Amino acid sequence: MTLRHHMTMALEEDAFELYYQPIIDLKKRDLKGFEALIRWHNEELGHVSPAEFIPLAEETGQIVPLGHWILKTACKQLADWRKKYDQNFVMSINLSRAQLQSSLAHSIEQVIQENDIDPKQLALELTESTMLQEHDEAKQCLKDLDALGIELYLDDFGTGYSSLSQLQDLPISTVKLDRSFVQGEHKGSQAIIEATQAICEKLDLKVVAEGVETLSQLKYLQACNFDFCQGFYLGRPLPSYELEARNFSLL
Ligand code: G
Ligand code: G
Ligand code: MN
Ligand code: NA
Repeated sequence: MTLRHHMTMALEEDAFELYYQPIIDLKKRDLKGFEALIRWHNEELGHVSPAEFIPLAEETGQIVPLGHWILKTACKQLADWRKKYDQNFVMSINLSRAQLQSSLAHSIEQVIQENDIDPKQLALELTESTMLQEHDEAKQCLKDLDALGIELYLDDFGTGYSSLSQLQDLPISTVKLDRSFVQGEHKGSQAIIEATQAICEKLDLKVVAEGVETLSQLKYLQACNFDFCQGFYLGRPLPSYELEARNFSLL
């Protein structure tokens, strides 16, 4: 059986899972919410990485039903946590470019209503290459999502085209600085981190540092006045029952 067939069956059998990675508000010193990250364990194939199956799902169009499942599952989880713990977390969901269709805003609106979620509790993460699409349908879609009151995050910032003018022109509230900078993989990583924070502050954008793996990275980002951060040091992506078992206390 091909991977594509396995994916079709996994969708039918509800075999995908969402894990949730904490995003920390550095200024409030509190848990802001989570990024939903899909996981798949297949009996025959073992663990299959989303880095492998998401691009395939994008090619085959399966990303549309899969993306809808991700959205529905993450929103149900938000509603469940509100009922059980009276917590209103923000949930970040990764969106693929193939999902930017004219029907998207309407289907998200429905899921939001079904679960009685405040649109402010939902954030959609898009990469620069997805955001910079010239298609009118995609552009309109971003406007519709923004009009619903959902926040749009620019994911993996710094690794794509990094068109600074787009930071102003796109309806984004938050920039996620790619983890390669936090991890010092580039010449001048620190200069880029500090400059990104300064630009975002001036443009009234929030900024999330990704890939925080050590206490010294965390302290540095805090000193740089970052709003939010995320990374293995603060918490790995976990299934909801594990987060609940830990009472959401991660730090
Ligand atoms: O979670 P992990 O680091 O294994 O993810 C690998 C890649 O798969 C990342 O680029 C991540 O953005 C992507 N990914 C993970 N979960 C989702 C998802 O729910 N939807 C989409 N579109 N991409 C995802
Ligand atoms: O492309 P995107 O930023 O959505 O990818 C998210 C991916 O990054 C997830 O698969 C997650 O597992 C991974 N990730 C999250 N935190 C860290 C970290 O601190 N270090 C590394 N190496 N990967 C991380
Ligand atoms: Mn992301
Ligand atoms: Na990212």
